[in-house]
Amino acid sequence: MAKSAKQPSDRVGRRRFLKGAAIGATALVAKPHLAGAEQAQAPRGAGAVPSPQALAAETQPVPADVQALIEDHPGSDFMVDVLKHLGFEYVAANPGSSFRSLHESIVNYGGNKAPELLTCCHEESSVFMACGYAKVENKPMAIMAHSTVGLQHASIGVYEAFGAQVPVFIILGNTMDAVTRRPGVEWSHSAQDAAAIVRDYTKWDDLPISLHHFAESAMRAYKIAMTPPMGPVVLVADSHLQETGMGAHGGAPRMPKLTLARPPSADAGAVAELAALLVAAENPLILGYTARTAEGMRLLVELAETLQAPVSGGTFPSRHPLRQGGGGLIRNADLIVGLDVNDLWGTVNTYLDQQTRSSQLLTKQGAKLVSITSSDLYLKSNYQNFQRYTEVDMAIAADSEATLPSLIEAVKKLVTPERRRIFEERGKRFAAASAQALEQARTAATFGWDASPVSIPRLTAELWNAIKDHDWANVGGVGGGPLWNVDKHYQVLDGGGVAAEGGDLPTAVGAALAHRKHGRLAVSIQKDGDFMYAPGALWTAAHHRIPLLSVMFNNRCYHQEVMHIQRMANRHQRGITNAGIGNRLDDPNIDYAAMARAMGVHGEGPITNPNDLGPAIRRAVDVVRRGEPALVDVVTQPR
Ligand SMILES: Cc1ncc(C[n+]2csc(CCOP(=O)(O)OP(=O)(O)O)c2C)c(N)n1
Repeated sequence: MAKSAKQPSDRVGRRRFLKGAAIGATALVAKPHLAGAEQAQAPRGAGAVPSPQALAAETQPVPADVQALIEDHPGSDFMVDVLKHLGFEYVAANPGSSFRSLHESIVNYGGNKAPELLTCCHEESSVFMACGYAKVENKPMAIMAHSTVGLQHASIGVYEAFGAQVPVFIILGNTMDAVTRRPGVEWSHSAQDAAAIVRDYTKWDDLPISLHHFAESAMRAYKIAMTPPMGPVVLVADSHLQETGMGAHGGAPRMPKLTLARPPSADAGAVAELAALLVAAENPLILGYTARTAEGMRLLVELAETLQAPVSGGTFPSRHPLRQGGGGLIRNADLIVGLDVNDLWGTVNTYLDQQTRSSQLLTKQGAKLVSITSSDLYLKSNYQNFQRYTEVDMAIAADSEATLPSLIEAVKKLVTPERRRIFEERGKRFAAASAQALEQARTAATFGWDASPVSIPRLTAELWNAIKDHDWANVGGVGGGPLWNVDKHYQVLDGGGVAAEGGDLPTAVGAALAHRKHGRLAVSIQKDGDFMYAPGALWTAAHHRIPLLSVMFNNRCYHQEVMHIQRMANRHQRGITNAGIGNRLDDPNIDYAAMARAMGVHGEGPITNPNDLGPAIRRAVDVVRRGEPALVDVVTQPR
């Protein structure tokens, strides 16, 4: 919108009007029974023109009942101090009147700096953004969710954080004291037990009734969220507590000290026992964990190299000769060690038939199974994301990354020259297999190279070409595939989750935000179905100048569900012709580049000719390197 130059006198008048209007608005709060009626009578856009009453408010003394409402030190200022003390960089904001004064305190008292508000378009996206951010930064982002409706919207994101064991800190607005609720909406936006809706999939929640209580519970919530297995927490910020002056609490309470719990590591006996098993095994297999840090990845490599044992899954360099895949590994192993594996049962078993409930154990007879996981320390009953019970020979209830230093030391002490010679022979076999697998992947990528719609290997290869010389990080969506050389812990965004559609885009935005200060090039291969759940997250990226390269894997359908209907139709012998009904996202086709441009994001596409892809991605990379988001819409093969 073009801005007209204002006369100086005009500007002063406007400022004075705003001051008067603020007092006027306060007066409405003082007379809540009038608020609804006066708002209903005001014509749309009336706020732009000062009303006679508002102008009068500039010159007349402030009425006594309004004076009583003026508060220089609201409780919400102290809440901001608490957020600063906890070191939050960002608060994903979803405004609402349950944040009676916290929102205002963050931007004015807190100066909108550490924490800074991020303007979000959906509470669910806010929580996903926080998940992406926490996976990169290893600390929570705060989220302001507005009361009942805000938390209801947020709930899938909260479930994702719970499933992925990611720390997320939700500040929930709510009004407990019924007589301070304004008539109308504020009643439907208040709950007696506001956090109840997500309690089954949060680690902890509280409803503090004093500022001191708020501070202590904020420390406790943060500590619980950050203790493995990490997870989401909810802290209710009562609206009356926000508004009430600190004087009512005898001044600002003392800020409690925050000390995070050390991640639990295995006891010395368990470590010694496992080290002996690992050194003695002829074919050990390590199922890798998601490393939180560069050190976490280095430790996994050190353990694998010390034993020359293969690693499947987890944060392990993709071109390392010990990185292995395929079912044969499980069948061959005489010792399998699962390191914080999300679904160990599903990894070592094949599910055969739902009707007969039959499954098949993939491990060979006599093979030993050991798990190290902090999930053994904490479980909730209702939601079943914990997967099937796994029969293991040794269960070590601990955090894998914290346990590895002592395990590596114990293994090294037991390795004799004879065992080392055997390990080296083993390592050579895996190196040969790994080189062969890479060659096979290169050949496979050439199939359908010139096809239109574009093949997935062509898409990932073109993208890899454009990013490989940058400090890149994949921030979710579809993986880069076997040809991407992953050698840094932050280049993949792994880790559990509950596979909820609508999460990939905001997760990518949150992770890209975290990568921004490290100067990394954040890229995501974005599925179209997922994108359409809550595309507003892209606007948040544009608004906050979050550099994200989003390459659309646009197969114009919910293809996973198409495949499912096809399977069912086959089973019922009715043909697969109708499998696209209810699943196709075409007629009309969605123009994602235009959607991006409408939100202020650089948009390319739709690209159907694979030869146009490389140049379009390179143009988009240039935009992202300048600090802005960009989207390249690629019309692809279904899978
Ligand atoms: C919230 C939610 N609703 C429904 C599903 C079921 N579901 C799984 S995959 C999928 C479609 C995925 O479509 P898209 O994101 O375009 O990926 P594609 O399968 O086409 O690769 C759906 C609807 C889900 N996982 N989450």
